[in-house]
Amino acid sequence: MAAFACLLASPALGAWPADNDWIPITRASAPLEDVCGDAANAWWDLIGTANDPTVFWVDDGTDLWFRARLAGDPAGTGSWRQFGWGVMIDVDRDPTACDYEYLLYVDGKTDTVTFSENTTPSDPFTSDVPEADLATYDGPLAESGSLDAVNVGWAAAPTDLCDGTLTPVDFYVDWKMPRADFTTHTGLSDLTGLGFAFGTSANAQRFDKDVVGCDGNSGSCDDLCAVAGELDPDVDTDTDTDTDTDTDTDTDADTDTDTDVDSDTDADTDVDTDTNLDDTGSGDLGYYRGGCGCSTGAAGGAGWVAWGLLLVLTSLAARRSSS
Ligand SMILES: [Ca+2]
Ligand SMILES: [Ca+2]
Ligand SMILES: [Ca+2]
Ligand SMILES: [Ca+2]
Repeated sequence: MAAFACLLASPALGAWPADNDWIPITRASAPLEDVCGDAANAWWDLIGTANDPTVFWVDDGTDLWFRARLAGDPAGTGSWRQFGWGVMIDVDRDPTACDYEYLLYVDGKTDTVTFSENTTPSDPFTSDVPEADLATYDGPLAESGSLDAVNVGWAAAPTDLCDGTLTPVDFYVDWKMPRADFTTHTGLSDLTGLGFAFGTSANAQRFDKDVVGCDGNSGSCDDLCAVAGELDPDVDTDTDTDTDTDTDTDTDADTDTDTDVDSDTDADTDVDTDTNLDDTGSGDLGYYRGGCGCSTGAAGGAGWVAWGLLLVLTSLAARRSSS
């Protein structure tokens, strides 16, 4: 019974993000990009453009996920290829000593995901290996979202950015760790402002093959701060041309679905529910304040005409009664 209750309480546990859940990782609000061909083998070659971003993230509250686009298949036969894919996380963002503090790394040699701490930084960051593994998670070879997928998965990407000849030609590698573990090990619950640098490895926990945002071989990349992206939730993955924090379907900056910029859904710019341009919904002064559903100017003019007519009639009546 307890187990049954537990199952009911966590229906989304381990659920892989859907394709449209992945949020591009950005630098100065632009998705991180990387060129084709700056790594010898396609499964090391991180690739992406502004339209088809290189790297993505999802924080679903249960897990912290990462996705990277590759020019080739990271899967071997019965195991991952004997290499590595990962993300270095710069927590303190110290520009005078730019290094990373944590690494979340897919180790294709052991079919695991490791979360490690870099306690002794060194230059260049691409060969700076972490000193302590804080946690190790199972990561058997599996397609993303399949029953066998645990903490790592591969998926066919719907792109051919490097003019490949196979089908599919581009791939994703996805990996994750429990969100609670991240907070336990780092003391951080907020990911805002942290730096994330992605790379691939031929051996051990280093980025000696390709680095996202750095063209050329990884030896030419010596500044993590120059390539790190951020987890910015405020990007337009729903493609309504505004930002994702604005969850409506139109393109103005407010969150309702009309085209004006107030917070209600009528077509005027005040915040009541009628269509007058005064600011009162129930206490309209009607005829004399431009009510009757007319515009303020016209109805205001009509109001003064009515007052004038009333004065003339009163004056005539007074004159008649006095004569
Ligand atoms: Ca590349
Ligand atoms: Ca740092
Ligand atoms: Ca180190
Ligand atoms: Ca690169």
